[in-house]
Amino acid sequence: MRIVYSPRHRLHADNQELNAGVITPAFELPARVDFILKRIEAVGLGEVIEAKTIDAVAAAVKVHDAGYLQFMADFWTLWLAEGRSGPTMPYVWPARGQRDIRPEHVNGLMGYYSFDGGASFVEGTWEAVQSAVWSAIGAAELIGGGERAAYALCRPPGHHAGSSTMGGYCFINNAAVAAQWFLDHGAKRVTILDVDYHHGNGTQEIFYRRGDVQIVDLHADTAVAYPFFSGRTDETGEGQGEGFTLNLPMPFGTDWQTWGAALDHACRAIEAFGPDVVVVSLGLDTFEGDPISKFRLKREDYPKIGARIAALGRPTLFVQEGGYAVEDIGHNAVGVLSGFEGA
Ligand code: OKP
Ligand code: ZN
Repeated sequence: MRIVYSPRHRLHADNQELNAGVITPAFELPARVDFILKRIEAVGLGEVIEAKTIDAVAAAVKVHDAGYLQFMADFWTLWLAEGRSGPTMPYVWPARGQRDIRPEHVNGLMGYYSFDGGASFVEGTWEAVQSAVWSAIGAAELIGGGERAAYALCRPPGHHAGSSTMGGYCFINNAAVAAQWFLDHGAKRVTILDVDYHHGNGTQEIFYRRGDVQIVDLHADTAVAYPFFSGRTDETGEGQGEGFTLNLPMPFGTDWQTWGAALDHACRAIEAFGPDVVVVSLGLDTFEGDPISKFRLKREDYPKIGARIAALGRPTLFVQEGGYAVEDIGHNAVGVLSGFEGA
């Protein structure tokens, strides 16, 4: 399959994250893409195409709040105007009991438009964020043109980004933007299958009340794992969306036996929905060696994921999400894609 990517992802680098009382360099690094590209070349997975420049805001505003996108576009200018040029992080959020009110000051705006301290900006972040949308749409266009599958190798990732909230390394929800693109180009129903270790809270929020996008999400039980405030089995959608969200949480230590069975269950639900396109939020942080996660999938399990998804027999867009064991991420990402192609 062909791979769409933009070298501009590299502009989002040297940023930091807040985690359990500590600010550290972010685990979400440019090297992740380098290792995946290296493995793509080593196995000859397919042609790597540079994403062409498109209007990312026009594509993203179909699933994101316009004020949120404007905030991200303006962010670095506002930050410089405060006399700052170094690292950024929100530190105050409108929690229960406070007003849903948009402040003017950049520090207030950061909290208003985020749900954690895991999405920080550097000067090039907005450029990189837009380029991830270019990759997602570019890969979606390949499928629109008749290809069976394509891979959007994008970063920063997207599945934690909600309609008006950044967090968990995510700014624009690349998979959600792509799913909406398919609907706007003839698809009647789209499934987003999220296999990242973490619950895709942003994707779920965006489509929670809609019946045209099915959300199926395998993840670590959010009673004990990030992002904590969504991902339970009783979240099944609302209104028109009732019955179109399926959460499959699993305990720490989950290995292929349990995870593979959950994937099979997920795929049966997808078959019942009968989507025109499947968008896979492809996280590789289910890997046993992942530094921030607690599942135990092995390198040899990843091709089995691809093969099961291929058995759905639907046009499939893979969109890169998490995975932080950088030395292994190439093998595991390409493992899924090769498993898909070999099936
Ligand atoms: C982004 B993606 C848990 C740390 C959580 C944020 C993780 C964001 C993951 N010990 N920090 O879903 O891979
Ligand atoms: Zn993740």
